[in-house]
Amino acid sequence: MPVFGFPEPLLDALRTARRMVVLTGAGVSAESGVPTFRDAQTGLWANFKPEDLATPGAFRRNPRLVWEWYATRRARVGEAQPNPGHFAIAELERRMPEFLLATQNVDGLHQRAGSRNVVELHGNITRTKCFEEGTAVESWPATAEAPPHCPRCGGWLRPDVVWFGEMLPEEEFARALAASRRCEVLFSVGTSALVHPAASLPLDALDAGAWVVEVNPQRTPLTPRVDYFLEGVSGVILPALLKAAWPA
Ligand code: BV8
Repeated sequence: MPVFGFPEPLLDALRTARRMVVLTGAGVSAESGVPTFRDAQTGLWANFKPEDLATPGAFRRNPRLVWEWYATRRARVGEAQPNPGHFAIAELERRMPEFLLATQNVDGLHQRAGSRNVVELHGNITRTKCFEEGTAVESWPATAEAPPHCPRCGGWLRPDVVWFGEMLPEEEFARALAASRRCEVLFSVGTSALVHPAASLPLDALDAGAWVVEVNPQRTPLTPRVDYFLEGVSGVILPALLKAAWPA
């Protein structure tokens, strides 16, 4: 395990923190083999930008294409395993008296790694709901139709994710915002910090006087604002940071 020289004030802040928020994006799942949202699309989807597929308009215009894009991603997520970055975030939670994980990810890998206090800001690709009613649908008759139809109302089924132009789940975002305004330390891990309103959470934490730490192999629009920019991949940086803060 490479030894990083983490700044002592950062390690002290971790050891003494009582209230922490971690905001994650697709980069945390990259080392699990789940393409990030802005990775170049491959195969069937090479000609499409995610932002052009992850919208209600795209679904209305071409429901089969959008449904199959999500079915492909859902299958990939099903084969993925949590990586050391996910496990390190779950360990961080166990060490904090008060902790919230606000994830933009829709793959459910944080929960599989043992994270408990999680809000999914953008939904979860493994859940399905009715496009008309907006309510969850757990099962439907096997069909070759794509998308399948709601067994209750006959409308199209869709993934239970938040598309561009759609509101985030109100309660989840309110919890994440309140925690960001209360915390002493906020980590922004594996996110390009481009998509709002999730990208505003670190700024709310900064305005409330929290330490903000960013973990990313690349700089982002947030980088100039943070207290510490830990340049590297989360699967390496986060385990090393925990080991440095709590060597025993
Ligand atoms: C909203 C679920 C109010 C679906 C996603 C015009 C009209 C309407 C809205 C807007 C508009 N203009 C702007 C907006 C707001 C819009 C927005 O922010 N757009 C951006 C593009 C400018 N936001 C919305 O629409 C939101 N709703 O505003 O509602 C409203 C309503 C109506 C009208 C107006 C306003 C809804 C946003 C949610 C969209 N859904 N996902 C799906 O997954 O298919 S967002 C999508 O992007 C993913 O969820 C992803 O999480 C998110 C952010 O991307 P990242 O997670 O950051 O991933 P990305 O690939 O970008 O970056 C990866 C990062 O990881 C990189 O920095 C990379 O360096 C790093 N990395 C790579 N490897 C590693 C790593 N880091 C660490 N370790 C590694 N190994």
